[in-house]
This record gives sequence, structure tokens and C-alpha cells, in this order.
Amino acid sequence: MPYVRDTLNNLKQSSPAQTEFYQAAEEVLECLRPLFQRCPHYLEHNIIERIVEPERQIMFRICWTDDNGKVQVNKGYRVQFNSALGPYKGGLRFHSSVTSGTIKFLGFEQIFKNALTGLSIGGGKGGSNFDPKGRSDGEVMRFCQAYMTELYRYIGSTTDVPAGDIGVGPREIGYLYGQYKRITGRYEGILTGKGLNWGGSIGRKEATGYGAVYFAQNMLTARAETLQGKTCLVSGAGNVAIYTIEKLIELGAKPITCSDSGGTLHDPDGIDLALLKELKEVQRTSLQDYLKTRDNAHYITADEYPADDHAVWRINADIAFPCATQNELTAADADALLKNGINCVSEGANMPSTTDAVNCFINAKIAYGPGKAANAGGVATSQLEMAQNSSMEQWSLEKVDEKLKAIMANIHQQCADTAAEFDDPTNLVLGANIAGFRRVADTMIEHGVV
Ligand code: NDP
Ligand code: 2IT
Repeated sequence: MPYVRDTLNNLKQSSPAQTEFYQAAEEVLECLRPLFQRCPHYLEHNIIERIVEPERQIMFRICWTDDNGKVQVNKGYRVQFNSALGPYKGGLRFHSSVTSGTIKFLGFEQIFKNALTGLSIGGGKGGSNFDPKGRSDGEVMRFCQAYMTELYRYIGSTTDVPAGDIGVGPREIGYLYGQYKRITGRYEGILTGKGLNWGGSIGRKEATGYGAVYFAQNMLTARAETLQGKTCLVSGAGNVAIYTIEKLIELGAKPITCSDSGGTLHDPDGIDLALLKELKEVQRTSLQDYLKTRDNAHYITADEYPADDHAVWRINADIAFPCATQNELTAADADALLKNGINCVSEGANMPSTTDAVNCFINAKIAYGPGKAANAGGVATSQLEMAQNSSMEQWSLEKVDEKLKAIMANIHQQCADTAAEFDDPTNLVLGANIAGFRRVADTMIEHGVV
């Protein structure tokens, strides 16, 4: 079947220099081969060419004034990738590395992730090359206001509902929401991850990290193992990493690392969660400051390791949770993890493992939960926020958490069942991609050529 090579070649020609997007597309297309052998009608409907092309891509200029009175210019994006299953849904990323290719890869992954949740949400993503790091609250506010002044005309509670991602947390969502309300005069659920005083869902902040741990629990239960007493490596030190660590501690596991762009923090006594939250959620400072109060911990700076090796994956442990960013775990890292006896990897981040690293995990047949399955708890809880907004209700933490657990268990079951259906029972990458694709593709066929 030449469609994988042909489709990728076409993408490279029509959308140049989008390497992360090609990587995401290639993984999905490779996994679909056995499905198309059994069900060639997907090819007859040309779903492949239709699904790799966003329905709409919006790019805009954002001008704002910094604290020195200098005018700054950034690029803004919103990719409305696929609306077969519902309104476009996916986060906004503010980071200096963001390009149109980054947003496209994230939007593409989001289509299949959202399908796996079983909820009615399509795939989208947005962001900017603006970096909130080192900016004052006033600068972040003015940037967010300028960003929303462009974005507001493209979003809506039944059309496109953005949320947070890297560099976009409660502060940014607040400023974005305030500006939307000022421009439109409407108080409605056009963003998720909102504050609890003004329409946010209890449990949304925690949901991605908690969900990644629930997914690991599901994978371990299927292998007659548990999290109890397991030593865990976590990368990242943002929203997803912090609440992964919180749930691990609650369930009796011992997270001993986290990381930021400067390096890796290793605390053999177990990460001090209150200190981590204080440093990252309140002070917004480097992990290095953790050492001031914890004697046994050490911080390994990123430049102590060659480019493709990451210190966080070289520490002995039982389970790994990559929760920082894409391609943060290479084949060399995967080898090191496997040699150290890691038998479970649950991805809180989007596409954190390179293609070669993914293949190492699949070949080793360890319990490996790819991001589009393992981190779907965040977007699923965003949909629960939308449901609460549209019914003007606020649910309890118990109710949200119970639904989150059920959704994660269901995603795991779908991935495992689909992997078994295609004769590769431990391959949850195959299971996630086929199960997610099938739901979207079947719907696209039912909707006709639109
Ligand atoms: P945050 O901005 O809260 O935290 C990101 C963390 O990753 C920070 O510790 C940051 O370090 C580190 N990081 C980011 N970029 C790089 C980089 N290029 N190199 C090294 N470290 C980096 O983001 P989130 O926790 O929300 O997101 C983390 C991952 O989880 C992303 O892949 C995101 O797409 C994914 N995700 C997030 C969801 C959510 O609900 N927020 C839902 C599903 C997936 P530093 O502060 O030093 O930059
Ligand atoms: O990657 C993701 O799933 C997110 N950043 C969360 C998206 C959302 O709409 O909650």
C-alpha cells in the first residue's frame, strides 16, 4: 500500500518544514495499514487525504506593548483540524518554539485523542511564539488581550473551545476570558480551564496528570501489577507533571524526579510536592531553588548531557511519566530506561517519545501508553466543564473524578481491545490510532463529502 509514502510526500510538498507534523502523521498512517487491509472502503472514501488536511487554519499578527513601552510582535495560530465529532477542542500553547508545524502536529493528535474519550469533541489547537516566561503579569495580560482580540471571532461554545497547554495556565485563561467578555459582552463557555469562581470545573486543573496515572494503573492492572511502592520518573514541572506527582504520591508510589528546561531534579527521598508547587505555581522560578531546602536532592543541568540524552531517563526506577514536551525521550533514552528495568511508560505530554523510542517500547512489549490515550483526561474533563457550563451546574470533585476514572478505563479498554483485534495485543499505539481513527472516519463517511 503506497498511501503512506504518497501521503507523506504530498504533505512535505504542500506544507514544507513541518517535521513534527510529518512525524505525528506517519505514526498514525503506519498504524492504519492493517485496518485498510481489512476495510478498504476507508481508502475508497479518500479519508486519508481528507483527515491530514486541517479544515481551516487561522494565522494572525499580535501586537502588544511591553513594560518598556516597546511594541512587540508575535505570530498567532488556531488550527481547526477536524469537526466530525463535535466542536473543535484543544489547547493553546505559548512558547518561543511554536511554529505552524507545532500547532498542526498538536491539532492532528488531538483529533484521535478526542475521539478516544468517547465524547463529542473535534480536534483543534492554537498558540503563539510568545513566551510568558520572564514577562510581568501586565505584559502577559496585554499579550493575552491582543491575542483574543483576533481569536474571538473564530471561537464559540458550540464551534471551537480552546483551553491551556504549555505556557497557558489559569492566569492566561483568565486574561483571555476577560478580553472575550469585554469584546462580545457575552458570558459563555468559550474556554475551558476557567477559574472556579467563573465557570471552571473542579478537577480540570488536576485532570491530565491524574488521568495519566489512572491510565498507568489500568495498564498495570491488566498485567496483574500495581503502582503501590513503585519508584517513578516524571519529567516536566508544569501543570501535567505536578498533578501526575500528586496522584502518584496519593496512590502510594514514589516519584523521585521532575525537570524543567534548565535540567533535571532528582530527590531520592521523593519529590516534596508542596515545595514544587510553591516554586512553579506561585514563584514561577527554576527547579534549582528546590535545593535550598532539600539536602539530599540534586539538580543535573541540561548541558551536562549530550543533546540526545536526557538525565531524567538515566535514573533507576520502575515507571516513567514523560510530562514536558515533544521528543523529550529519544531512542538512547528508551534503551537506558529498558536496561534499567522500566516496564511501564505513561505519556502525560504530547508525542514526548521520538519514533525510534516508541518502536523500542513496542518491541520490548512493555506497558506503553501513548500520549493520545494516556493524557486524554485533560481534554475529557474540559468537555465535562463544557457540559457543566451549558447546564449551568457545578459538579463535585467526586463526580468529576469518578467520570475521569471511567473515561480513562474506557480509553484503555478500547486501545487494548483494538490491539487484540489486530493481533498485536500489547501494542496500545496501534490500538489507540485505529480506535480513534475508526470513530472519526466512520462519522466523516456518514456526513458525506463536506
Ligand atoms: P506547562 O507549561 O505547565 O509545563 C511545561 C513543562 O515542560 C515546564 O516544566 C517546562 O519547563 C517544560 N518544557 C516545556 N518545553 C520544554 C522544552 N522545549 N524543553 C524542556 N522542557 C520544556 O505545560 P503543561 O504541563 O500543560 O504541558 C506539558 C505537556 O503536556 C505538553 O506536551 C502538553 O502538550 C501536554 N498536555 C497538556 C495538557 C494540559 O491539560 N495542560 C493536556 C494534555 C497534554 P520550563 O518551565 O523551564 O519551560
Ligand atoms: O493536549 C491537550 O489535550 C490539551 N492541552 C488540553 C486540551 C483541552 O481542550 O482541554
